[in-house]
Amino acid sequence: MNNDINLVCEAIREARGIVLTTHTSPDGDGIGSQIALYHALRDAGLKVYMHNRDGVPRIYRFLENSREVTQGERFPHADEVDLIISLDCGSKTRLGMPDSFFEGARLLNIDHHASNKRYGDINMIHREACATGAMIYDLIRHMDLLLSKSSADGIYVAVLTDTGSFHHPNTTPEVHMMTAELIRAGAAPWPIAMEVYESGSRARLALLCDCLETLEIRDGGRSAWLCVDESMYRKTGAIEEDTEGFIDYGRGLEGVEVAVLLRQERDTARWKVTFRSKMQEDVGALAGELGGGGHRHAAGCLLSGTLDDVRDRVRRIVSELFA
Ligand SMILES: [Mn+2]
Repeated sequence: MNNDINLVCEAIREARGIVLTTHTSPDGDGIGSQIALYHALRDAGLKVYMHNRDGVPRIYRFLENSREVTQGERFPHADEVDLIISLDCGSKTRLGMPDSFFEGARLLNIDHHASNKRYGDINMIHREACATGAMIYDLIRHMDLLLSKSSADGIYVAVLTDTGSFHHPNTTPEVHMMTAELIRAGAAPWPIAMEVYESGSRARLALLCDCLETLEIRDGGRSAWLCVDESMYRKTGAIEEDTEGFIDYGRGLEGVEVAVLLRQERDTARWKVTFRSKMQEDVGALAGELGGGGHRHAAGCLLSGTLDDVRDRVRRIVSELFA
């Protein structure tokens, strides 16, 4: 572990300019890690930018300097960077950027997904880490960088969201010790929880109502299925990022061991399929069989076809879990 963290430190110290990025449809861990590392490196006098194909979801825009994140398939400061740091992203394609983005720069891959494809020139993959944000915490400590309130807020968001608000089995004593340090450094749990969990739009609630109408229980009560299609977005005015957390309503049912959410990508025939499991079932392996990846209890994949075709494919694989 010390070996890869030393390579990471070296690459960062040698860099002329750095861009931090994360996966498409970014989550709290991707964005929180990005914001945290941005402040730590900038405070150390390094030239650093942030760029994501899909920008920053609304609920994370309270994080300091989140508006500095540029978005789209073209990164405006490409000439000024020679190091790309990919955060919380299991594969290069999931960054959603064209090949030109990677030209002329080293790629540093910092992640905790078991399914990570080690696509970087340098890879730091700690599958036991509760969140990529926790790896950023270690990196800041290891490099003796400043843990400012802005960085602490970012790491707190990363850990809060990737542990399911400290519910998941990745919530170890060490996680709580680190969280204590984050709070000491200025991260404030209640204001952060308000932003992340208690500031949903009415459009989101309307979309949730429609989504819950699609609930289907299968496999003798052990799997719960939810769906969001394009027509629901049109009807409610909600957007894709509003579906964050919907799957927990399926998993939250008594007796359900695996929850599945199928979401149509806007203007395409592709479906994002998200899986959550409770105890035994390894949905990371299951998503892997469908070309995706993730963790044991949280994973996903992207499938093309009609809803019926995609649902049938996924149903067969989920049913095998319970056979
Ligand atoms: Mn993560």
